[in-house]
Amino acid sequence: MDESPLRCLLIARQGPEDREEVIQDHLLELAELARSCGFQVLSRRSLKRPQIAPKTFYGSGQLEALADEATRQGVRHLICDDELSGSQVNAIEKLTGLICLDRTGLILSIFEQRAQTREAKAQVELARCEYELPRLKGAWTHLERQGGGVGLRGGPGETQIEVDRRMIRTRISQLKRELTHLEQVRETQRKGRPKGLPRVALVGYTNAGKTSLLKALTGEGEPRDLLFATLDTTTRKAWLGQDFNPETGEGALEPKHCLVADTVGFIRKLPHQLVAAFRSTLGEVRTADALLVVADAAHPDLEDHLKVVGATLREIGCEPEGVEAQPRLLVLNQVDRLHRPQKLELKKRHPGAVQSCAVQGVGLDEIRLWLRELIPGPAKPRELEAWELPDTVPAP
Ligand SMILES: Nc1nc2c(ncn2[C@@H]2O[C@H](COP(=O)(O)OP(=O)(O)OP(=O)(O)O)[C@@H](O)[C@H]2O)c(=O)[nH]1
Ligand SMILES: [Mg+2]
Repeated sequence: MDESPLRCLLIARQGPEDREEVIQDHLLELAELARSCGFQVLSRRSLKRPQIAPKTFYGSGQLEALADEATRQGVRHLICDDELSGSQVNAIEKLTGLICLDRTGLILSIFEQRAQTREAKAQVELARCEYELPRLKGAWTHLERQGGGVGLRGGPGETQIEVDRRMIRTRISQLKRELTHLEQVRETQRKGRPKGLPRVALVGYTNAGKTSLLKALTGEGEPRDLLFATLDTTTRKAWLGQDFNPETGEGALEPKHCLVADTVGFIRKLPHQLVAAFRSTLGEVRTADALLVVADAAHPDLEDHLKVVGATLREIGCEPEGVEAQPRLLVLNQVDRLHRPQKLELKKRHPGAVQSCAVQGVGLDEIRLWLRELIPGPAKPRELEAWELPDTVPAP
């Protein structure tokens, strides 16, 4: 069997309002996603297009040139950063002779590869069905035909596409029922966990170091340099140190513990079908007593990553302030990859954050101290950082 990775070309549309650096950043992230899915990326290209071509999105001229390049390089896959309709994917495939994937389709493929547990598999399949449903028309126009005979395809006059839609809708209902059941199982497990132990969730952008922190705090977890290495929520017990001050003799003697949950990472434009399907897994985040928001401090797009995390947390129902708000600690991880002036500058920008290095155990004491002092209990008043606030619409 040919073990060589699948070669691909990456493209993104650059509209008149898009800055070249931003598009290049997005292409770089798309390349990481492609790599995480097992592809070998041969080149990345931004295609300048003031307007979207309705049929092929990128326009036939540029696509034909790409197809020639792909033939020369022995590439069979074209991965697009933009979300395309089913008929656009079809038109691109027909024009270029390449297999075309859009960003959402690529992320779904990664999730499909990673899903291990029954719950993760059902969540990913639900997201896949929701993604495919509106795309069926594009995919099946050539097969659309009237089905004859009563009872054969659910009734006289039902077209192939209607049959397919009906089948997908039935599957969606089955999956939703299964997930509701699994959510109840999860709820029972949650109730069965040791009483009195606070629950803390690790959340953040994918590949920031959440699993590495789980490992540093609890001794368990398998970090990997891949986007979306973790799909399933894993909960482990962490020792937080003793609350006893030998000088004053105050505090409890017994050591304190908490439960730490590792969760699926976030990403820019995380397909909404996945956010919806992972609602129950992300319930661990919503119901946690506190959040450790982990970010890769050495990533050039750190601030954008934080904004994505802030917005995704709001999307899943975690507000940064108000009666329901959970205490949050920003953990700026991977600071071993920064120089001292960069760390100082970071301290100025995020004074309330802990700077950590999960692999060397730096910052863990500070995290443990915060956990000991702050949980359980309501969030203490604090000044919110810009990434936690909804984007303010500029005044007209
Ligand atoms: N240099 C350095 N590397 C780190 C640090 N923390 C994590 N890493 C590396 O970053 C990569 C991703 O780490 P993970 O802990 O798997 O990240 P994650 O946030 O769980 O990622 P997903 O589960 O894919 O969302 C791994 O290769 C880690 O070894 C750190 O503090 N310093
Ligand atoms: Mg992980």
